[in-house]
Amino acid sequence: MLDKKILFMLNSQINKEFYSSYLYLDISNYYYDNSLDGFGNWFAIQAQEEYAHAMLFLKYLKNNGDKVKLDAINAPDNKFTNFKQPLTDVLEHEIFISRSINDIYAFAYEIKDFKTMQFLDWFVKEQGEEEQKAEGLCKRFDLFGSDPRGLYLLDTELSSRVYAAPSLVI
Ligand code: OFO
Repeated sequence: MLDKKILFMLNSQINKEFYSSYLYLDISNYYYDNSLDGFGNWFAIQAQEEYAHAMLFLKYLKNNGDKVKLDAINAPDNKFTNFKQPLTDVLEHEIFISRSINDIYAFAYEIKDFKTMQFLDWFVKEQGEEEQKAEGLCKRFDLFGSDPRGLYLLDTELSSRVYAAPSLVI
C-alpha cells in the first residue's frame, strides 16, 4: 500500500484528470457550436486522452491495494469570447497540471517511493508534450487564425486527429 500523503495526492490527480477531460469536452462543444468541427474533433480526442489518464491513476491505486475516492468534478465555467481564448486557457491548464504532477513526483522522491516515481515518469514526459502541443496551437492560431482561409485550413488539419490509447500499460 502507498504512503498516505502520496495516496491523497494521486487520488486528487484522478479528479484533476477527469476535470481536464470535462474542460476539453466543453471546449470541443464550443468549437462545434461555432462550426469549427476540426477544432471540435481535436478537443473531443483530447478529452478522451484525459479520461484515459484518470483511469491510469485509478488503476495504479488499485494495483497497490489502495481505495479510490471519487470526488465531484467541477463544471467548466468558460464563457469564451473569441476562438483563441480556449487555446490560451488550455496552455495555462496544462502548465497547472504539469506542476501538480511535479509536486507528486517531488514528494515521492522525498520519501523514496521509487515505484511511484517510475509510474509518474510517463506523465512527466506526456505533460511536456501536451504543453508543447498547446503552445503550438496558440502560435499557429496567431499566424493563421485571423484569416478566414487560414482558419479553414487549420480547422481541416485538426479534423484528421484520431484517438490513440496511451502508450503506458500498467
Ligand atoms: Fe492528463 O494530460 Fe495533460 O492534462
